[in-house]
Amino acid sequence: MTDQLLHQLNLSPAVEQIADALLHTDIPHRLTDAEALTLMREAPISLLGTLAVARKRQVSGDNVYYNRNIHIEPTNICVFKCRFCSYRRGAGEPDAWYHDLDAVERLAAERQGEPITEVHIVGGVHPNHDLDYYCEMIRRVKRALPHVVVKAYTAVELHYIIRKAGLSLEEGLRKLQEAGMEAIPGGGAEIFDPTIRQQICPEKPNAEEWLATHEAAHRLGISTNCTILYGHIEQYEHRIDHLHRLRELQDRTHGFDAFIPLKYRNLHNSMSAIGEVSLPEDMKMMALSRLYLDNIPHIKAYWPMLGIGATELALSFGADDIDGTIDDTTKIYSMAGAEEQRPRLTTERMEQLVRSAGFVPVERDTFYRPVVRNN
Ligand code: V47
Ligand code: SF4
Repeated sequence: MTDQLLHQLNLSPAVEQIADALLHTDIPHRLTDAEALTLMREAPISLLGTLAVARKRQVSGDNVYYNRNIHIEPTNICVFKCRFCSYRRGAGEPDAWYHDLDAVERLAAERQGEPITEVHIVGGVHPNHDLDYYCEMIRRVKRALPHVVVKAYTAVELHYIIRKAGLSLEEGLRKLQEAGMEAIPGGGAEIFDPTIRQQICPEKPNAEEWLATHEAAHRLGISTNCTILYGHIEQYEHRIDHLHRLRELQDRTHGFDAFIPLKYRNLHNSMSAIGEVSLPEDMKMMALSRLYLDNIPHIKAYWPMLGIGATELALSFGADDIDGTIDDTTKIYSMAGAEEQRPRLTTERMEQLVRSAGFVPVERDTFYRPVVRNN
């Protein structure tokens, strides 16, 4: 963006100074928390998009990534009762589900011969399961689909079962790693600020426990993702505090591959009265994520949560990943009111979406290595 264009936007002096630092310094400028807050409060959305895409291009050029994946959600029975969750049920409730180990193995075996590269396993925190059960589940999925990467269990599930086993985080994670777990998804982070966390998910592991679980994984060489749940009762300051803690951990470990801003969806949960934030607010959050998290390479626009139109738009606000084909295997967002009630996209549709936003689609594996196919 030229100085003339910047000038035409009629920016406040504070925003102009930050934009100038982001665009014009030789050494990449690291946003302070105060600058991030100023951008969120005062910057026009078009400026945020321009700055975020400029930053994205430095990291991943024209590429936008997608993968071929399925989810397995073994159960929605959960010991916790997060107030924003539309998905959890108590045992015996009418739409509670539970797939035992044989059923999970069958779900994986049904995919034999398909070109998927990743199975993402996440579910409720079932009261009766232990670490051996979680390990056996991974072994069964790998037995059915030896070539896939198993990305499994949120830090919330992991913390619960590892503590229950009386092991250190590192000991527990090593057992799961030996069973075949190669990556950990980013769920369960929600919002780290203790006062907000206490109001929306009081029973869950706290920020320190979530971060310690990921740090232990990084020490073992397990790559992980991270998330934020935004757009409910938190303020911009809480979002920035959350990003601050992630950036600080990443400075020490470099173990996060991707950050996923998750928009609170409000259907059928006990915070429904709050409503949902607007599309421009989602795009501001995407841009802030890209600009603030200067040490996390990939920012994911998760299409089953955002919807397809908003996902395409997010590519003009710094996202460089749209997640995967999914094939109607996750219910977390459809039960919370997302547009996609049966989330499923072909690779052709994903590539078309990326191209129409002006980028180059690249199929990746879990670790962001391009997948080369001979067909
Ligand atoms: O931790 C639950 C969120 C997360 C709602 O790592 C809700 O690649 C919005 O983390 N509105 C689980 N969000 C999903 C998740 C995830 C998804 C896709 C990819 C990856 C990855 C990770 O879903 C939970 C919670 O933050 N969630 N209910 C809701 N009503
Ligand atoms: Fe359980 Fe996860 Fe729902 Fe919380 S968000 S109630 S931990 S399934």
